[in-house]
Amino acid sequence: MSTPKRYLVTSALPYANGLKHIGHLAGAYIPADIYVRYLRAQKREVVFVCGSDEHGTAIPIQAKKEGSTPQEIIDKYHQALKEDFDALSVSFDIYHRTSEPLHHETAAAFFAQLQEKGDLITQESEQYYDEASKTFLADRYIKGTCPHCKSDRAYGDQCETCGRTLSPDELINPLSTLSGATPEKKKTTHWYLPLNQHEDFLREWILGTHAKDWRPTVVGQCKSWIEGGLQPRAVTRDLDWGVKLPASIQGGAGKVLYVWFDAPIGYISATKQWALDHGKDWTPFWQDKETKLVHFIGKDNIVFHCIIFPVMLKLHGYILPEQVPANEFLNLEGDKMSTSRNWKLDMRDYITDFVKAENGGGQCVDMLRYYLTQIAPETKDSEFTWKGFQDAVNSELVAIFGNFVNRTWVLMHKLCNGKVPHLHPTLFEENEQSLSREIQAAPGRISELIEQYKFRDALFEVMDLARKGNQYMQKKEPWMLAKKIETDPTAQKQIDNCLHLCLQLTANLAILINPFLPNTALTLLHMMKVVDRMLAWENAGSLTLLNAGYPLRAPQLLFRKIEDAEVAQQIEKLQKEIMSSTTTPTTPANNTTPTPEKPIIQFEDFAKLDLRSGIIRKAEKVEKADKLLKLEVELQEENRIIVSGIAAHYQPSEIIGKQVTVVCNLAPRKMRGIESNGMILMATDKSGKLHFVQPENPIEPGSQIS
Ligand code: B3M
Ligand code: ZN
Repeated sequence: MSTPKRYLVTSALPYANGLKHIGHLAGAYIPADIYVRYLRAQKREVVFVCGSDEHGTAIPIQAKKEGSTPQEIIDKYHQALKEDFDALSVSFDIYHRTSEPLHHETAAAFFAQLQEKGDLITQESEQYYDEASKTFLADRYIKGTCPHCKSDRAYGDQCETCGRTLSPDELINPLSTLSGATPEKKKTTHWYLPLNQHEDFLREWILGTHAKDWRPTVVGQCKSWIEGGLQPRAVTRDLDWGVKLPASIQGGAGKVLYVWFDAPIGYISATKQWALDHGKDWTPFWQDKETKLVHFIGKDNIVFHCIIFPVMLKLHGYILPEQVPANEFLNLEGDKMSTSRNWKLDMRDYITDFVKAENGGGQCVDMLRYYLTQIAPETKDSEFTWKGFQDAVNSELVAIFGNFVNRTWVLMHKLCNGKVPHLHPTLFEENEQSLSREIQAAPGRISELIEQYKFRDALFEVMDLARKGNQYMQKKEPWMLAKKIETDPTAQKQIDNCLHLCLQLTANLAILINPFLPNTALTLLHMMKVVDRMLAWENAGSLTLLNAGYPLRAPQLLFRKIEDAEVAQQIEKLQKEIMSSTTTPTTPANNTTPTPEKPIIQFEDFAKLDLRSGIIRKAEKVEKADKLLKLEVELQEENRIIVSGIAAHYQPSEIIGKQVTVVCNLAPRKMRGIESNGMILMATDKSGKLHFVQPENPIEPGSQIS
């Protein structure tokens, strides 16, 4: 395809119902930011839009959880999300929000246009209704067992465990998440997008045109949707939180647009707002076929961006996405990231512990961007580990990139008076020719990879060039040549050649690393005393970026090492958080929602547990941890140390002598520096209060329970 006239790049609009974790960051934000920064360096016209998704049942649910209102929730999290993206150098041209009047108008008008053209159908059907809360149960208001993976964390729109899209009717044992009641059915009328009428278009457009250039997971998911039989999809809801249906629509009172109808239109309203802010015309971005539209998303959003929204766009007469580079999921330390289980690393946590804790923080931002790109889940799920982060920083960023730049700068100041040395072409050696050729060839390869959305590989190429610079320097040993200046008349000239080339390489590295690690590129510009114009991609590959005789600044530290203690501290923090969320109920008091049963296990699974009765002999508070008590529990012939998350429920003094049930063979875990060797079983009542699980009559400590 020839170069498009302009680009519109979008990142999935995060729900403003909470902070987002680094899995989100690695999936839809960092890759988009790399792509956009690259396009800007290529001087292409590009607008990068995002914003908060502020509708849907997720918002009132969070408000209920926090004892707050939906408006307060979206205001709080919109602000927080905006700040976090900013702190991590994600360079949106606009971070909009779907509660803005401009969005409501745009989304309502979009709906009205389809409705007037007869592109939507209305249908009456029976839907789940919760009599207690007088609410139709759509999306997150209804939960049950997933018909596919049998997980009990399935909602009316999607299963949290396997990620499949669901409808309330597919749930096994559906329950209202508002009241916990088993819902009844009630008649209601809704507007539907008849996807079945667009099957030919979708088949041809996805399975024909894009079968080769879209990622296999994307094509695969679309294929299974299409082959599973496309159904009309409801695009309205009986709710009060959302974009109201236009007043002109008969029967639309009391209804709002389905969140997945209005949210992608958020990309359009964000573009409009950006254009208003900059005195530009937004229409070519959505109407001109020479615009390349690219949606960066996580894999759980594929069908919405590749099937539903494109049908809406086509009907409305807008352009379709050229690419939807969906990423897989990022796991954390061997387990799936999960907000409800507290097994996650929020962007905010990293910002607090690293970026803000550090002077400037830019290098810590780039350290995270580096590791997340290196492990980006482009083709399969991947894993963040703190050890992996430490290795990536210490043995690559510090030992290769940082080391190369630092050596070049220190030697240039020591052996060349702090100026770019002159070149002596007659003394240019074969290894210098070969490194020069590498510098000239790298940008083309890197461009190609970025344009194919292979950001991991592209970053590897940049790093490889730095690695080659290091190898060359190691072989050339200018510090040894410096010892021969008195005896060898060519020694100084050879030093000049070496550092001239290494400085040109550093300037190239600044351009090439800029899309990935923009803060590092800025530090390099500062050291080279050049303006950011130099970062234009057309300069990459040049061997004359810095003029001979030009004085340069002192070196700056590009990356710092990650210490073992920091790794240990983060792992401990993670374990502590999961313990406190599993040993204390997360359900607020007087929540009557029954907890659905867990999937069936085999007897052998149960038999692995060593359960015994014990007696608490000592109990004390754990310093600086409001939820933890350190217990000494008498078992057969020993007193065991167990750290338990029950401090909010019991005073140490009131539990001495209590008989308890202990899981004895649980792997030891360190919490707040104390090794815990087991777990106390607790029962949670409806009000959220905890109770010890005890034998009917006192029995010997250490007695087996089975
Ligand atoms: N807010 C879902 C999500 O965060 C949704 C994306 C909207 S993109 C238009 O997974
Ligand atoms: Zn499932």
